[in-house]
Amino acid sequence: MTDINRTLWGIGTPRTLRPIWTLIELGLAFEHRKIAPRSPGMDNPEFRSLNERQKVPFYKDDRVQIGESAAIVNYLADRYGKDVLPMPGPGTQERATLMDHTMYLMTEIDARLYTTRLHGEPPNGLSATYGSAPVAVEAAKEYVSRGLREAARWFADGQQFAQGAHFGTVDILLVSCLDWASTRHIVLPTLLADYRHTMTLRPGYIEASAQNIPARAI
Ligand SMILES: N[C@@H](CCC(=O)N[C@@H](CS)C(=O)NCC(=O)O)C(=O)O
Repeated sequence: MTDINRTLWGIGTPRTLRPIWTLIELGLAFEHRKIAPRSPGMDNPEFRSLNERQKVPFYKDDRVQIGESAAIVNYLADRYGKDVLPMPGPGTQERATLMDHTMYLMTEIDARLYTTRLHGEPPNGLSATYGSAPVAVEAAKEYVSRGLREAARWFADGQQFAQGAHFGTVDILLVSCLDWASTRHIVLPTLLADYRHTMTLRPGYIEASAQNIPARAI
């Protein structure tokens, strides 16, 4: 395992936090190329040649070159997760639920949060580039609020983690969305606010968050 070269491109966003946190939870060494979105580092020739999408995160190892944050997280857990980030087997009810929650978070929550980013006003929003759309931004925030109420129901039976008894990939994706929603001043359901607080006390989260700070970006 130690001779595998793993490289992760990307820093500074909730999406880049996801693979950083996963790699740290799994105890996997990796080279971190600290490229921030819309920074000169995005024009690096090696990065451009590997990643036509021109997006971060992007991950490469001896098997894969992939760029979707949730795909990187699930790939790493599939390959290396055991006691930490265990992955239920294909065809099981637990795997189906994991995929359901993963897709829900990425398509219903993450994508709407990105709408608030693309069309929101500076300093956090990119309306100068993608156009100002206050009605769309407010609608997206309301959409996210409704979506988070659904995510809160995943914990209805009092379970500690999104997948039940074990910390898992869905927790990484959900917490990153909760972090992002908080920066957009979206009020979290109390249950999710408390859950987020607990998750952010994990050593892996603390280390990953520190590593995801773009001050050191190139
Ligand atoms: N669905 C992708 C989204 C990736 C994405 O849009 N990344 C943004 C930063 S959060 C980016 O690289 N933006 C650069 C640009 O659009 O120029 C994922 O979850 O990884």
